Amino acid sequence: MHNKVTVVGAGFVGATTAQRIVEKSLADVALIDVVDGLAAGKALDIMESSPIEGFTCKICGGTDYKLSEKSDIVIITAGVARKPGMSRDDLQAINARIVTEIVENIKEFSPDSILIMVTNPLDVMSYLAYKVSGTPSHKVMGMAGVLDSARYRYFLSEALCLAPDQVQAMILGGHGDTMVPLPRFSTASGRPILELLDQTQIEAVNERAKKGGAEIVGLLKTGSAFYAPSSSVVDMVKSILLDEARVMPCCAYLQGEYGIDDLYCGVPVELGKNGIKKIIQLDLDKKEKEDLLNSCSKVRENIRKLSY
Ligand code: TXD
Repeated sequence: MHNKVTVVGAGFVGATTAQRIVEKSLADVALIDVVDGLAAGKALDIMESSPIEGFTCKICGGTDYKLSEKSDIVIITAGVARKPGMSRDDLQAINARIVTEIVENIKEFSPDSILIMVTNPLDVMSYLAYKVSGTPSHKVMGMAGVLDSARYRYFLSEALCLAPDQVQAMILGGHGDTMVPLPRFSTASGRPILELLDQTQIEAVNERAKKGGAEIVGLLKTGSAFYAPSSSVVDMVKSILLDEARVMPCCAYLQGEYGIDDLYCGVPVELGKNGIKKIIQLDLDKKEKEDLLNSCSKVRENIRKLSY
């Protein structure tokens, strides 16, 4: 029997995530969206590619949460984008209402599933999903670090003229302007980045990675990135479903790790079949630690604005 993943939100990130999951034969997918016909139409369209792409996993789509019954993993990508005149706080309040309603529906049909949040503001929505669901924290996480780090790895590989998969690198902290690239923990073909690039080059790559999301928004004009975000969440799904226990930067609930308590933010975790097996505590230096705490304090300010 196939594993089952529900993707809520059949927009750019959600539909591409569903497509990647079945094309990689990882699981059957239930795709859910509030807009009538959207998830059903996209699910049918993807299924019609199955004879050509050669996958046997199935996607069904609709508005009814019954479709999501007994999912192993639920990915939440639903939300609204910021519109002109809407503040970040307005956006947070609207998406918080949407996420709360979705989590309540999910709990009814898949009480034991692992939850992966994608909706922005990511760290705040992950915290909210944890509090509303009552699910143990090792089964509620957010996707941002894999994406931010993939961007960082790609930009480093360009600077070094190397294949992207030769670069290992990590970005921690909140998913926003204060995220923390860690060049000291980054390598290319096994060699430390700090030996391969000078400080000015590293600074330039750090800055580009931190603004990676905005760069895409600027080019697209409407909408935001979805190819790399969907790849990133599917990589987390793979590590969970295949119990690979790979270490990836994910938005996780901290209870004292890195000196931070009762907060969701990006840290390296080991991801396996029960979700987060372990939070890895890197030996950060003074500046790295300060940057991480600064990033977390921004997340905490926004969490304080939540009512749940
Ligand atoms: O790194 C990351 N975490 C991110 C996050 C990377 C990229 C995108 N990031 C965020 O994901 C983005 O800021 C948004 O908050 C979400 C989804 O982005 P996407 O680009 O897929 O947005 P769309 O295309 O607008 O899709 C959102 C869908 C749309 O089809 C709505 O109809 C649906 O969400 N929606 C709902 N579905 C179910 N239930 C409810 N209530 C609902 N409300 C809206």
